[in-house]
Amino acid sequence: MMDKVKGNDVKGRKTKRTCTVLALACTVSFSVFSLSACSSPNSSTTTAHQEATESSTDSTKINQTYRVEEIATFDEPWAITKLPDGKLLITEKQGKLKLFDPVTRQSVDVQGVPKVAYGGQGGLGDVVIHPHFAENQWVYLSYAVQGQGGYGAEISRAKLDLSNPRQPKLTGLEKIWEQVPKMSGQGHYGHRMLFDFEDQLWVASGERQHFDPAQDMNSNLGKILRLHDDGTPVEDNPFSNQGDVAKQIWSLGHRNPLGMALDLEGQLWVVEMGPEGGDELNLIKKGANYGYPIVSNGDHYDGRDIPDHDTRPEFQAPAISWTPVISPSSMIIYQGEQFPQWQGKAIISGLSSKAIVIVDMSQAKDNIAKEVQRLDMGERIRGVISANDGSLWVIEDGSNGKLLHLTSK
Ligand SMILES: [Ca+2]
Repeated sequence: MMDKVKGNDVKGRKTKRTCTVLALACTVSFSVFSLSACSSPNSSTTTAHQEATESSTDSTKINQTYRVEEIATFDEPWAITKLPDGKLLITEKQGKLKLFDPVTRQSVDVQGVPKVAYGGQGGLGDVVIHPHFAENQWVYLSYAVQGQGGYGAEISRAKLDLSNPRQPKLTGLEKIWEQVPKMSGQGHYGHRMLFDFEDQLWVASGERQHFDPAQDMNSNLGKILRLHDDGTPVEDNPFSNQGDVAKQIWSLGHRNPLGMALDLEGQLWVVEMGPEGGDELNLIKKGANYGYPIVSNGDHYDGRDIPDHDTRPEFQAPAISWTPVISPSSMIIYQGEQFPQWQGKAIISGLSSKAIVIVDMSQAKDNIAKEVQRLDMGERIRGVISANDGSLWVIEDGSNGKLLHLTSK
């Protein structure tokens, strides 16, 4: 089956039902962010610290204050990660990897990036560093390629050579993983990466807008995968006896997972784009089936119904789902000091929602999560990470996507 409409990870995702909720959630901070959005990056006016607060009469909501500063601008930034020294690596979708110094606010291109298939939702995607980067200098990149059968994501790793700070470069580039099979279209790659505390590489692989691969154990599309740091499957993965591709699989039935994070107990959470309605935050369990495309709290864009999760209890239901959608693009679980009220909570960046969504998962044992705060950012937000000092680095989506710095009041 082919999706008859464009995917929801692109501009134009249907937002008709989002307006009323956003209007309620964003009344206070709107004017503040409008000021911010009108300033040009790197000018002195943008360094004025701006304060924003959310207001709510709902007792389950929190009211963490924060300030937003515009730091720099990038061309279609997709992912951001930090190096041990506080510098940032930022991918640009057309295929550039930028090394950014927050002190000087200057960036340089990292040489040696693999060629990517830019188009649709594809291009250069995620970037993460190995947990032992200080010893091995390994950087991991995910990106779209074109090949036999169509398009698919790949992951390569390389060593980041910083011996000449003005000319950083990747060396020893080595492909370690790919989506199988390659398929038509340039949507729903997912291709988010996360290292855990055992140096295992988790990969969120989207169903490429072809629905059924999410349930096909001969495909690694629409799955959460657990790999070693060299891309090989971990031996005790739950489907190791079902063939070479299935050896990679940890959970299935996912649509377009774009955010992964570990909570304070080491549990994995994944946030994914639903179809029309039904964005999901899931607590990921070994071997579980999350039901797509058989069940979803959303429905197909062409109007066809998808039975909701509560009709098929054999599939794992989300801890929270959003209709209207938030269009989640990335996620962290906050462990810093600057924002006490966000401690232990998920911080989810949103595209069509133009927001950062804070979610409390303290009732995870009952598979319940609650949105407790929504930051109106005024622009589509592509990514968020926590800096070493607990402040947040945020990237907007699209050309002239700004790098924002969120700090405590
Ligand atoms: Ca439904």
